[in-house]
Amino acid sequence: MPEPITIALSKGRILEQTLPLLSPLGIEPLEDPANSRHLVLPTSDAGVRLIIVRASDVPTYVAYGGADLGVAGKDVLLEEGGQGLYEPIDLGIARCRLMVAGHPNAELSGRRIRVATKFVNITRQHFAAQGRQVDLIKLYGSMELAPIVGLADAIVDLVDTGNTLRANGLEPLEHIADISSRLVVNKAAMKLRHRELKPLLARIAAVVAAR
Ligand code: PRT
Ligand code: MG
Repeated sequence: MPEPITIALSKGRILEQTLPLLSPLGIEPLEDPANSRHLVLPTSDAGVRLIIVRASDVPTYVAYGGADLGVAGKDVLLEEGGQGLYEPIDLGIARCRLMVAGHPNAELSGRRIRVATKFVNITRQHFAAQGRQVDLIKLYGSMELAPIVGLADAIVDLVDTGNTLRANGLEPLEHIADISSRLVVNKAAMKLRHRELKPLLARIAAVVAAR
């Protein structure tokens, strides 16, 4: 029996929205991943297993061959660079927008502003492309707090419904990118396991296209 194909997923919305793409292929975890403490989950297909990692670690696992496949938000791929990976399928799940946000009347032009975000590379590029220099403040969460307490003039974060911004008296100010999750593939696996991966990718693409 060869090694099973390993798919890296993160708990939360990516796991919840990826499982319905896999179940039509006969790939279902043998225990409930949301409640299990196991990080390696066998599936109903003996040739496929799932591993559970942090969302921002998915590209790393796949790039270094710890997993053959993974599902990662385009935000994570843009921020980390996505080197050493193929990105063959836009799964169309976990959709949101990367936005600059701040107080409703925030004046962001004409002076050097401070921007708090976990997406420092994306943010630097976004403002540099407009010839604007900003001071970046790296945060790991609760970005919405930064403008409230005067830590920053603006934030860059993911926005879905906008409820989190509204609840904190903030609003979206500039659109940076539309985001969805992508299937990513280890480059060596794509060559060495082509006979198994090609039909699997085709079946996933067909499920996505049929939605
Ligand atoms: O939580 P952890 O630090 O482990 O990792 P993570 O936050 O990266 O993981 P997770 O599961 O929260 O997000 C995984 C991926 O889901 C992200 O990389 C995005 O590609 C995608 N996604 C889609 C989102 C959202 N929608 C989203 N709304 N990720 C985060 N959010 C957060 C956002 O940061 C903000 O705090 O939800 C809040 C805004 O939501 P609304 O509906 O109030 O606008
Ligand atoms: Mg999160």
